[in-house]
Amino acid sequence: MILAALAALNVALAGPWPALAGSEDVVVEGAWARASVGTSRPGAAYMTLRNTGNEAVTLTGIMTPIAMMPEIHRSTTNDKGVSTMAPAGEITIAPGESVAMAPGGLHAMLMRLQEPMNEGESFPLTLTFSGGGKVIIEVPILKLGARGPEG
Ligand SMILES: [Cu+2]
Repeated sequence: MILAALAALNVALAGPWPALAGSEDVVVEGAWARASVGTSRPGAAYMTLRNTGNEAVTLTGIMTPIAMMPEIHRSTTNDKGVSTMAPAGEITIAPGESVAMAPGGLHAMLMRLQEPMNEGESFPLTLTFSGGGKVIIEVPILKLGARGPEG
C-alpha cells in the first residue's frame, strides 16, 4: 500500500519534465571506484557513459549519499608533467558517442565523504541529465590503488 503510494508520487514528480531528456538512452558501463583511507580525502569514481539514442544528451550533475559535494572533474597534465583538476561543467555526449571517465581525465569527484569507501562494498550514484532525466547506478568499490575495473 505504502509502496504503491510512493510509486504514484514518483510518477507525479516525474510529470513536469519532458521525456526527451534522453537519459533513457544513456548506458553506463564499467563503473568503479577506489577504496579510500578514511574520509579525510575525497574519493573518485570512474565509468563510461554511452549515448545509444539519436539526440545529444548532457550530463549536468551527480549525487550520492556517501559524499556531500560530488562534482564532475577533469584532470589535465601540463607540459611540465604537473597534474591539476578542475570542475568539468556539463558533459555533452553526441548520439552514438561515448565519454570515458577514467584516471587522469574526467572523473566523478566525491568530496566531503560521509563514510569511508571500503573495498568490496558499493554505493549508489545518481547521474542527472539536462531536462531532469536521471540514471542511478551502483558503483563497486575496488581495492586501494586499483587502476581500473580489472584491478
Ligand atoms: Cu577531482
